[in-house]
Amino acid sequence: MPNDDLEILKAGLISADRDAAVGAAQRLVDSGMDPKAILEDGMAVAMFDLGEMWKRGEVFLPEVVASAAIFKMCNEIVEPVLLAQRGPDDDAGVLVLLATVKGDLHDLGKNMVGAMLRTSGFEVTDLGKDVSADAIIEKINELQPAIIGLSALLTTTVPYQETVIKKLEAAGLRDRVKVMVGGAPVTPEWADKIGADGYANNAPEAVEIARKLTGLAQHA
Ligand code: B1M
Repeated sequence: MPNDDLEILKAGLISADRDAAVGAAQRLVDSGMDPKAILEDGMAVAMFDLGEMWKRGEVFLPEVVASAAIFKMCNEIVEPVLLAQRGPDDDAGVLVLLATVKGDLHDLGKNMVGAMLRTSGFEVTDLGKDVSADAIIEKINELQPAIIGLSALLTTTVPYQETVIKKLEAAGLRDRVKVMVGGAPVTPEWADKIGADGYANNAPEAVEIARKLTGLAQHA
């Protein structure tokens, strides 16, 4: 049976109806629904559908900007519940650096990946969006992360994931850090081609891949 509030949340995000979306997100959280499902099956799906409508010319940039702002408000309701699921004996201490690559301002998906990694016991330093390879290299030298995660949402910025890997090689850092890539236009074939260590299609998968890359046991 479809969950009415999940449908209201999706419709509210798509039509940029703040009260409907935020109200539904709160009710879903209060009902005890798994926050990962609210994010992946509700909020992420709505943004994908909105993107398809945008492509067809049914919505325009200002509406997408408004929906993205409402996504962030809903996220502020759901994410604390997700983070509260972190157990006391979760694998703490493995550092992941996250960034949306240079030229790209899309950060909603990267933020979801960060939240799910944190919930699963990873330490996450989020460098934000529009991040250059040089800034990433500086942070690798400073923080010595186990993994860097590169998000890209535009076909024009996906190639920058390769630029980062090449710059890591040139700086002699490639063997010191695993590289995970993701974002809607990114494919496993692309990840292989550029020599990334891992690719994830969504946030829960990113957690799985991060565990594999760092040799941590997989949770059920
Ligand atoms: Co933009 N945009 N956008 N946009 N936008 C897309 C990506 C687009 C596909 C829409 C479309 O045409 N259908 C299109 C790209 C087309 C292309 O490249 N061929 C597009 C365009 C064209 C643009 C602009 C150029 C528009 C313009 O200005 N004319 C512009 C570019 C700005 C820039 O970056 N320089 C632009 C701007 C924007 C907004 C600012 C309005 C807003 C972003 C707000 C923000 O992020 N703070 C926005 C939005 C919201 C979208 C869509 C509608 C939704 C993206 C999103 O947030 N999805 C998007 C349509 C689409 O993707 N189909 C679109 C929800 C999010 C939870 O999913 O980010 O895919 P996603 O993340 C997923 C997975 O991909 C994965 O896990 C997440 C959770 O499941 N994942 C990873 C993500 N990163 C990962 C990293 C990992 C692992 C997994 O490891 C490290």
